[in-house]
Amino acid sequence: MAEKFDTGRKPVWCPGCGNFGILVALRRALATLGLEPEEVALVTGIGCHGRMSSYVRVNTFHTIHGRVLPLATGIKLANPRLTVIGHSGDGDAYAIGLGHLPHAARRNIDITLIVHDNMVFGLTTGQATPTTPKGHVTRSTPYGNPDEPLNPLFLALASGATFVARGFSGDIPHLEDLIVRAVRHKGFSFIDVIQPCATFYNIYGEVRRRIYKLEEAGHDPSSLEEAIRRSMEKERIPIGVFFETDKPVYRENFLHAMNPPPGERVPRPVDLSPVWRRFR
Ligand SMILES: Cc1ncc(C[n+]2csc(CCOP(=O)(O)OP(=O)(O)O)c2C)c(N)n1
Ligand code: SF4
Ligand SMILES: [Mg+2]
Repeated sequence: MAEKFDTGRKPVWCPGCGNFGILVALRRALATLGLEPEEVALVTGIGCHGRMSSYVRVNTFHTIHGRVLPLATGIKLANPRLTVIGHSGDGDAYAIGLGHLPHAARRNIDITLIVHDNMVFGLTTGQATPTTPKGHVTRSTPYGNPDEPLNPLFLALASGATFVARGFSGDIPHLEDLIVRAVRHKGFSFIDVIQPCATFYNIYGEVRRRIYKLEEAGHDPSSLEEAIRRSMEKERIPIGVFFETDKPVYRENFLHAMNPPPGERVPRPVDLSPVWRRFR
């Protein structure tokens, strides 16, 4: 019943945009997980990806550029019963908001972060981001991008993330499965999704040529060393779960301050009779 997560609004993305694949995979994953719309909180950043908050019928918060993780963290700590999912762009998560990723990972906040990695600032018309390949010509790098790209999977692994995966918006069933596994995972789950920008960086052909699935290559996701090795591959592009492990989540280490969390407190009845007497 993925339809129950459809707000009925028509997406304004360009034809062929990879965001469509992520939207469909997410709605299907929520249905597979058996969740109800009121049990989910979705936080999005600013950018083309941010439109997700208008198209998924759950609690949504379209926050400022780069601050998906602080918002998602606060929501989860205040109300641990909610399933909290963040959607960031590569600019959002790896440029202006990069400082938040290692900390959410090392604290093992029980949330899921899905990064729509189109390797450009899509909404602002295709400038270079931290994942744009070196030498690529964009509006902000007319002589070719001089920077080495950031490796988000390696960064997440090095920061202590307990679930690290990569998906491709052009393979919806595979991505749906990754999202289901990420949400079920207890702790910080991170998925970098290759999401081609049909208008400013259309790499569907190249990705399809170089991609392979980790689960078909005998990859062992319990080995951090093996996950790091795979995350550093340059020629071929592995997708699937790189690494998964079990560690206490942040809330378990934070009970002294959040017991019970605000979302679970029973509101005390307020005695309004003095106010009532004053105005009688
Ligand atoms: C604080 C702040 N800085 C800059 C901007 C301008 N801005 C809006 S969208 C955007 C780029 C978004 O790129 P990305 O996060 O990769 O998302 P995409 O559009 O590619 O999905 C920028 C720089 C902004 N809205 N707020
Ligand atoms: S500019 Fe790119 S990322 Fe944005 S909607 Fe169009 S195709 Fe999608
Ligand atoms: Mg982007």
